[in-house]
Amino acid sequence: MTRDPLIALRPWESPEVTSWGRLPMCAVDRRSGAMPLDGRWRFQLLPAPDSPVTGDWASQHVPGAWTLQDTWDLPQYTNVRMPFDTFPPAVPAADPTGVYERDVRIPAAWAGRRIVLQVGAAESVLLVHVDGRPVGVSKDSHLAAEFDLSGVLRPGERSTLRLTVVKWSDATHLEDQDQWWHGGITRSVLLYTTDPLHLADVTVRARRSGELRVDCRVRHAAGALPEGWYISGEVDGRTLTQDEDFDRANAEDERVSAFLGEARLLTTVPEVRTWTAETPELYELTVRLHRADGTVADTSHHRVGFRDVEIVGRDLLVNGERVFIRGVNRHDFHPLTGRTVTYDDMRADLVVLKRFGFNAIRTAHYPNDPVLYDLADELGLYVVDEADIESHDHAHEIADDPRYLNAFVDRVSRMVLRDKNHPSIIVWSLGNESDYGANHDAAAGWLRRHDPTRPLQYEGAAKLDWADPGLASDIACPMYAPIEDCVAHALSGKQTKPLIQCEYSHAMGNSNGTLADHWAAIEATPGLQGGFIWEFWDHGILQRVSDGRPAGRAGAGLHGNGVAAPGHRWAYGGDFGETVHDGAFIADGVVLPDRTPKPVMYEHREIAAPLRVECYKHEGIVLRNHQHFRGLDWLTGRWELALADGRTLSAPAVLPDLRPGETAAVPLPFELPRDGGEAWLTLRVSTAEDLPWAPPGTEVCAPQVRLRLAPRTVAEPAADRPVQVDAEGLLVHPLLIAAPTLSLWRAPTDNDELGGLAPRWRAWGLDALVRKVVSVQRDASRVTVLAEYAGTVGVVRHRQVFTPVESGILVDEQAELPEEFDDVARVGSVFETVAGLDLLEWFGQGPWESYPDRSAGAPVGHHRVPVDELFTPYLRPQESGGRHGVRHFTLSGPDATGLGVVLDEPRQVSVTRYRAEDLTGAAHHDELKPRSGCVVHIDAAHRGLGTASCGPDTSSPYLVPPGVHRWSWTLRSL
Ligand code: IPT
Repeated sequence: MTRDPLIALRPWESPEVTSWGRLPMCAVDRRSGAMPLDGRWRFQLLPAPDSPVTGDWASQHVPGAWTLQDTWDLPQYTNVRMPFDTFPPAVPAADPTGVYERDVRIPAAWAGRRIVLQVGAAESVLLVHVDGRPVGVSKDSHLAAEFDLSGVLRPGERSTLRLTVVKWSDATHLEDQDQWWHGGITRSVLLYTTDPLHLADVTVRARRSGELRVDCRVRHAAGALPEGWYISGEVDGRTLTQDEDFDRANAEDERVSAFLGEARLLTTVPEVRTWTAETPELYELTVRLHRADGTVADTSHHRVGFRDVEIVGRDLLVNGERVFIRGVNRHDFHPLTGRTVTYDDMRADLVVLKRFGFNAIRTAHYPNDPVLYDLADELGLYVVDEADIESHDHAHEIADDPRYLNAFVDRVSRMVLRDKNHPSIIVWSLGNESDYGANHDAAAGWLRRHDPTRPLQYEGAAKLDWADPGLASDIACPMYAPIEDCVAHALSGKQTKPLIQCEYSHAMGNSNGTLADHWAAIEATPGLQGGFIWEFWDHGILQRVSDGRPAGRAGAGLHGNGVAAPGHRWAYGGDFGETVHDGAFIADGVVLPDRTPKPVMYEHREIAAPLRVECYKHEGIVLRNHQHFRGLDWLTGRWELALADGRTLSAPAVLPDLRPGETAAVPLPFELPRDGGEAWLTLRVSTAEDLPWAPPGTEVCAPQVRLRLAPRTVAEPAADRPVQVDAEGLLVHPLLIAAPTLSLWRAPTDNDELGGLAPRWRAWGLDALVRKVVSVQRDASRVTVLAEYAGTVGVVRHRQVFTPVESGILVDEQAELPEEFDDVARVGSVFETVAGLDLLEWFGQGPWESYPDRSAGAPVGHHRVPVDELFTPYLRPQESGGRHGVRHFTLSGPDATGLGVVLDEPRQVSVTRYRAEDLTGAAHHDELKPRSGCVVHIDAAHRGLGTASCGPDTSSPYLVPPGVHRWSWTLRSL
C-alpha cells in the first residue's frame, strides 16, 4: 500500500477532482524572465500509477510525449471509440504513468518573493511533489497548471521536483478527440517569481471606437493587501486614467475588499487603427502595479487589438462588417514531436494559412499552445477558441453526469481566463462532439456572465435545431452539412443565427471536391458566412520502417516535399501495432505531415482571392476588391495571356484603387492576336510589400477569364502511314509499351473507400475487367477494333477507330456502359510509355493537380512539370496526379523527343509512374515501386472527388453516368 496521499486518493478516477493546489488561470503572461525547466529530466515509466517508483531512472526530454521518445508505450490512434472499454469514470488498471524528476536550485535572490511552478501541459493527470511532499494535482491536457510553491521551495537551496503524469484517467473520457493518444509533458515547464504584491489578472477590452478599458485584480501573498497600492498604464505612449466612477461605485456598494484589489483604467485612442484579420493592428499596453511609495511591484505587457464582435440578426459582424469565415480546424501537431510544437512550428503553420487565403482557425478541439494566439493576433487570423471537452464515445452519458459538471465549467472557464485578451479570438467554443447536457449550459452560463463581449458556439447544441440552439450556442455551427441544406435553411425564413459550419469539406486524402460550389452558394446566400475545413494537418508520425518506432526529435528530419525520408514512412492508425485503431482517418488535412500544401490549398487560395476578375465586357475587364476592410495597395499584378498555340504574352497590370466590395473596369491589356486559338487572360496577383507572412512577390491568387473559345479543327487523313494493331486489336506503337485500353477504375480515394463507392465498383468487377476482342476491321488505312470488357455484373462495349492523320494517329473511342454501372470512377483510355519520357508539358489547367470538382484554383495555361513531381503522395496511396481540362500535352525526354497528344476537348489527364492497381495494393508510399515509363490516363469522364469519407459526396454534375461515352485524341511522335 502506498503511503503517498496523492496516489492513495486515486485522483485519476475522480472526475469531481479537477485540481488541488492549482492556481486560478489568468491573462498575465509570466513567460519572460522565468526560469525555464525544459531539457532532460530523470524519467521512469511505470505500468500503473500505484506501481512503486524504482531506482531505475532513464531520461526524457521535456517538453515531449514519452510515446515518441523510446519507451515501451507507443502512440495509438482512435477516432470516436475509446482506446479501452471501461466505463467513465473508470480506466484500465494498466495505466502507463511517467515519473519525471529533476533537481532545481532556487536563487537566493528569490527570498521573500512568490515562487510559482508552471507546467505547460501534461496528459492526462499531473501530480506534483517537491522533496517527496505532495503539492498539487491538475487535469486538462491542454492547459497550463500553476502551483504556488513559495513556502515549499527554499531560496538558496536545492529541491527535487517530481511530476507524475498518469496517462488514462476520468479526464481521458473528456478528451476523446480524433487524434493520436500520447502521454507526457507536452508544453514547457518553468518557475517564475513575483513580488508578494502582484497582479492576479488583467482584462483588456478594446473597442473599434478606440475606447480601452483595463480591469486589474490585485492580490498579496500574505492575504491582506497593503495600503496605498495603485495601478498605472500606457498604451503606445498614452497614459491611461484611473476610472474614478468605478472606484466610487465599488465604495458605495461595499465592494472594496481587504484581500482582493480591483482597479480600472480607461482611455480612448483617437483615430485608432482597428484590428481585423486583414489589418492586424496591435498596440502595446503596459500595466504596472505600484506600492504606496510609487515603486513598481508588478508589470504586465499586452498587445491590444481594437475591434468589436457582435451578432446582429443572423450575421456575425467584425467591426460592423459581415465577414466571411474562411477557416480551418487546426490541432497542435508535428510529425516528430506530436503535440509539442515550437514558436517556429506554429508560425510556419499560420504563414501557410495566410498565404493560402485562410482567415480563421478553430482550435480543434482544445486550447492550443498559448503562442498560437499571439501569432494569430500578429498575423491576422480570427480564432474560435475551443475548450478541451470531447466525450465522443460516451457523449450522452457524460453531458448530464453531475460528477463531470465541475470539469466542464473548469475547462471552459480556465480557457477563457487564459485567452480573453486576444483580439484574434472572436468566438468561444464549449468543445466538440459531446452531445448536449446540463453540463454545457452550466459552462455557457459562466461564460456569458464572464465575457459578454464574444459569442459562443457549440455544435452539439446547435445541431438539434439550427434556429434554436438554446443557451449553449449563438451560432448555427453544423458539421459536414450538405450545402443545399444550408442554403435551404437560409432561405426558409426561419434562420435566427449566423450559419458557419464548424467542420466541412473533409480533407482526407485526395478530397475537397465541390469546395468552390460551397463558396459560390455561401457568397450568394445571405445568412451563410463560411466555415472551417476539416482539417489543417495530416497527422502522419515519422516512423522508421526497420523497427517500426517513431523517429522522434532526433529523427531523420523532414524533406519538405511531402514524402517521408528514406527508410521511413508516415505512420497512421495501426502502424504502431495497435489492434484498436481507426487507420488512415488520422490523415485528413490540407497539408501533408511535413506541412507541404496539398493541391486543395491552391483551390482554396483562389476561392479566397482578395481581387477577382468578374468578367470581360466591352468596356474591358471588370475587377472587384473582394476583401472586407482594405484596399488593393498591398498587391501588385501582372497580366498573362495564354494562347492555345503555345504563346504566353505578359504585361504589368495597374491595379485600380478600389475600396472593399467595389468594382472597376480596366482596359484589355493586350491587343488580342487574331490567330493563336483559344485565349485565356490571367491576372497574377502578388504581394507588393514585405508582409509578416510573405515576402514581396508572393502570389496570392491568379484569377482568370476566357477571351476566346477554341475553333473546331478536323484532322486530315493521311493514308500513306498505316496503323499497326496486333491480333488482339491492340495498337502497336514504338513509344508505347502498353497499348491504349479502356479504364473504368481508379485507385480508390479515401472518399471512394469510406463513402462506399469503391466496394460497389469492386463488386461490379471494375478493378479487374476482362477484355475480349470482338473484331478487328480494316477499311483502307483505318482500323476499327471492337472489344468487350466484362465485369461481374455487366459488359462494356468498347470501340476504337485508329486513323492515320497528318500529325500521327487519330484515336476515336466509344464506350457503352450498361445501366448497372450507374456511377463509376472514370471512363477513358490508359496506356504506358517507354522509359525516358520524364517531362510533361501541357496546355490546360494547372500546374497543380486538379479534378472535375476541384479545379477552380488551376488556371488554364502552358505548364511543364517533371513526371515525378506530378503525383501527390497522399498518405495512403490512391488516385492522384490528375490534371483537369487538358487540351494537349507532350511527354518528352532530355533530347526533346517523345510523344504528343491532342485531345478533342478539354479532358482529365493523368501521367504517373503507377498503374491504378499498384496504388490500390499499397498501404504506404515506401511500398510503391515507381515504373520507369509513364502510365497515362486520358478520361472522357472522371468522377468528382467529393468528401464522402466524412460528409457529402460530390454532386450530380460530377458523376459519370452509364450509357455512351465518346472521346478522341491524336497521338504523334515528337
Ligand atoms: C468530426 C470530429 O469533430 C473531428 O474531430 C473529426 O473526427 C472529424 O469528424 C472527421 O475527421 S466528428 C464525425 C463523427 C462527424
